[in-house]
Parts: sequence; structure tokens; C-alpha cells
Amino acid sequence: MNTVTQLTLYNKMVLLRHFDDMCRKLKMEDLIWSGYHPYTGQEAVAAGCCSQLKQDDCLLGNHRSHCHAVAKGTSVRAMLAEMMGRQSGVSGGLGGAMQFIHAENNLFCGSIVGSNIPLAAGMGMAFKDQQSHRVVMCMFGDGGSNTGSFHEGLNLAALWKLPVIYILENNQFAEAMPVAESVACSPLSKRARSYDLEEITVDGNDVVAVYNAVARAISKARAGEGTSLIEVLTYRIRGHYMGDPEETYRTKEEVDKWKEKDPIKLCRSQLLANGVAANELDEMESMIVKELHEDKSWVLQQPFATFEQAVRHVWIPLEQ
Ligand SMILES: Cc1ncc(C[n+]2csc(CCOP(=O)(O)OP(=O)(O)O)c2C)c(N)n1
Repeated sequence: MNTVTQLTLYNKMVLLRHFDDMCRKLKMEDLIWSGYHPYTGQEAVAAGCCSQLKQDDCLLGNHRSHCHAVAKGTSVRAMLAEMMGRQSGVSGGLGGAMQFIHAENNLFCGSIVGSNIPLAAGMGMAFKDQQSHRVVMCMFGDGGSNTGSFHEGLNLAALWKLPVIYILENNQFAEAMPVAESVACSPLSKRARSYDLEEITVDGNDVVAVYNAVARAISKARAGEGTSLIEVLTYRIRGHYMGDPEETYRTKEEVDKWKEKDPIKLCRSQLLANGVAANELDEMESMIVKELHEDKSWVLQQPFATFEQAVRHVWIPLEQ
């Protein structure tokens, strides 16, 4: 990978880290009203996967997709506004962090674990029928891979060679359930065998590895050569949700060990080794932080979603 591309990915990961930190603080201040699931430590996945999609490609996310959205090109303002219940949010502030759509960016997220997997096959089928070169990317966790929907969706996508890239974001836990206690095979990519797909597992904290694996899968899908399943191995550094009593299922030592494999630190050290100046990276980061604060101030001025907006999407009129 050339340094310019890697710099762009680094930039994106730094943005996602600060964006997610800001969301966490906003949640603690009760300014994010919806559910919110931290993304710290998984930035190489969002940056390495979602940022490669074009606007007319579809991205199907889950309950932890605020960073996937920004990586695909949704603005921080529109995403933050959504999470803070403002009319200028991607779904008018009605969806929050877990059930938003951003139609202009072909981005759809829902919080029913695994439900996006067969939907992705359906979208892929439509793109194939239309003979378009659009692709679908579907993000789900190790927990999502334990659902019936996973097997139904993967089977049809593989059978019909649909242009779908399934990203199994293995962050080691489904809520308080460690992956080793809930999945019968390791690595999880072995499940690809059942559908005659290649078994692909990559280091999800190495953005270059993620990017390269996903680039191959996207080219394959655009060329009409079908579906891929990529397991990206990473770690959820923070709790599943704010207030998660993590000590019931993991030790601080384990978390600290993974912090040493921080994807941003790794990418930074690679860039420095390739001759990029540290002050260039620091300036870039200061600019990101400054713009994020401007975004937050802007969102705080935006009007909240109203009751009338919410019921506009309800089928039965209230008076009946
Ligand atoms: C069908 C369904 N079952 C249970 C839940 C409750 N739930 C929300 S998030 C979650 C864990 C999902 O784990 P994983 O797919 O690994 O994603 P991660 O949270 O690790 O990103 C569960 C069980 C749900 N939302 N949907």
C-alpha cells in the first residue's frame, strides 16, 4: 500500500477514535438519547472496510455502526445529530445510534442481531438482476454469526454468487459472552467452508491487512465472481454498553494486553517508519479535534425531532 492511502486510512481511524470518544462523553451527559455501543479499538475495521465503498454501494450495519457510517462517508454532523435526536440527523433524529438509515449514502442499520445478513443477500440479488456493478457490504459480529439468519443468508448469497462482502467483525464478545464459549469452531471463518467460500481471517487491528483483503473481495464482487466472508479479528476495548460491569466476563489484564495492539498506534508506527513526520500526523489530529468540536457546537444548536415527525411514519392515524 502506498503511503498516501495509508495516511488517508490513519486519518480516518483518528477521526473515528475522537468521534467515538465524543459520543461516549455525550452519552454520559445524557445528550445521546438512544442506545450507544462504544467502538474504541475497532477503528481499523470501519476504516479498512467501509471507506472503500462508493456512495451507491450499500452498507448494512448493526447496533454498533456509528463509525461504519462515518467511514462510508456520512458526515460527522449528520451522524451526531442523529444520535442526539436532532432533525438534521440522517433519519431526522428518529433512529438514534442503532436504527438509523442514511438513504443518500445507501446505508441501513438495524439492531436485531443477524437480521442484516439475509437482507444483504436480497440487495445483492437486486444488484445482480440489474446487472449493475454495485456491491453490498454487511457488518455483523461474532454473535451475529451464531444466528440462523447467518446460515440462511450466506447459503443463498454463495449459491447465487451475489455481490456481497460479509464482514464478520470478531471483537471477541457478544455482550458478556466470550467467543470461545459460544462458537464451536475457530477461526470463525471456517464457517465459510459450508458454503464453498474461501476461509479468510485477517488481523482486524492492522488497517493495511483489512484494506487489502476487502479490496480483493470488492473487486471479485464487482467482477461478478460472487460473495466473500471475511473474519476480522479485533477486540472491544470498552464495555458492550455504557455501565457494563465488565469484570463479570474479562480481566483488566486481558484488556490491557489488547490495548498494546491499538490499531492507531500500529498504523502510526508504520507511517513513521516510512518517513512520514510525526508533526504532520499531530497537526492532522489537532485539525480533526478542532473540526469535531465545531460539529458538536453546530449540532447542539439544531432543533430536536418532534412528536409530529415521529407519528408521520406510523400507519394508523392517531385519531382512530
Ligand atoms: C435477535 C437479537 N437477539 C439479542 C439481541 C440483544 N443484543 C444486542 S447486541 C448483542 C450482542 C451482539 O454481539 P455481536 O454480534 O458479537 O456484536 P458486538 O456487540 O460484539 O458488536 C445482543 C445479544 C438483539 N439485539 N437481537
